[in-house]
Amino acid sequence: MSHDPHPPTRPGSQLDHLADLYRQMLLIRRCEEEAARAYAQGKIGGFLHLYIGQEAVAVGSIAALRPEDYVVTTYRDHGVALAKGMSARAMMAELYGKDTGCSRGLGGSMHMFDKKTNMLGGYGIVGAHIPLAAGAAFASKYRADGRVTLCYFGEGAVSIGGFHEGVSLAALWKLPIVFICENNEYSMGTPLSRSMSVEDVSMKALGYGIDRDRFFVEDVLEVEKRIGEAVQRARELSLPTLVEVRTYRFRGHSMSDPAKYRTAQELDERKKKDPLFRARQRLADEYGEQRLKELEDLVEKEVMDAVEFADKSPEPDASLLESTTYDGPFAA
Ligand SMILES: Cc1ncc(C[n+]2csc(CCOP(=O)(O)OP(=O)(O)O)c2C)c(N)n1
Repeated sequence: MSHDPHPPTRPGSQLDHLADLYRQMLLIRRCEEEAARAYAQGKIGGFLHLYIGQEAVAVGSIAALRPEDYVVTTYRDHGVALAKGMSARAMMAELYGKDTGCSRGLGGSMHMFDKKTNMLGGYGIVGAHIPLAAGAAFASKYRADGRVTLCYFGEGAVSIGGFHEGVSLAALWKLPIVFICENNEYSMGTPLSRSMSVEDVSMKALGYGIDRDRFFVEDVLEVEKRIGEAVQRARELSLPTLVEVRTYRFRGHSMSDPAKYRTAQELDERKKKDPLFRARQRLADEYGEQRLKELEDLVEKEVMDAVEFADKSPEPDASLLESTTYDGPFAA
């Protein structure tokens, strides 16, 4: 393999790098905590699927990318959008259904899109975005533009036809894509053991003859390293990989789920392994509380600014409806 000019981690500044990854994870968590509050106040409507607990997956994997690379994900998309570089303002305003949101308020929580940062979307139909991601990777190969696509989905998507169609084509056409199964152990209220006969999701790769990896998410730097290896395989050899990352969501499936299918003890055990707090612990020891506090204050400012921005932004008006028809500016 040739040398990657953009290695995911820079050894000399690993602590600074970890601090930046921690900052991103905290931004996602705090944005979502504020989103949950706004939802309860009736300021956000529709569905809201929180990513709290899983932040290290998006942040670690996207740290292994270049800005021109693509990401495609599910309805649980706020973390991927922010980690890819969407502004907290654009995300929060989209949640509020405001004209200043990333999709001008038309998409809402499940449909974050951002052309600028190559965030190709959040999708509501389980598994249906996987062939779309394969299509984006096909385009990159066809154009020889050197881009890699990361495609995220839950373990619930693995029993859906779209998963098999997408992975099959990616294998056949040797596409530069990494399939990331965020196995958080539950599909809505159904535990993995009741939905799949083989619990090792990564073994599905064997049926298509592609590389695979599987690990528990405890350390965001480990995510970056492991996904980084798959990204390198995609970029340099144009080969797909299926990576199963074992993670856990701390909140219910969506805001309407009280999560009664799991015990408080199970949740407590998993919270003790929270990658965000692990990163904080290491930084507190090696970076110092004072610098950490400064960083956290900046995140807090950014989040509260995004909330205020979303709250004060105008609603889209009727002309937006007209402009999204086939002869409006969106058609161009
Ligand atoms: C094709 C389809 N079937 C059912 C649903 C309803 N649904 C939404 S999310 C979900 C669970 C998916 O679980 P998983 O893939 O593990 O992802 P997670 O929500 O845990 O991130 C289901 C069944 C849907 N959106 N699309």
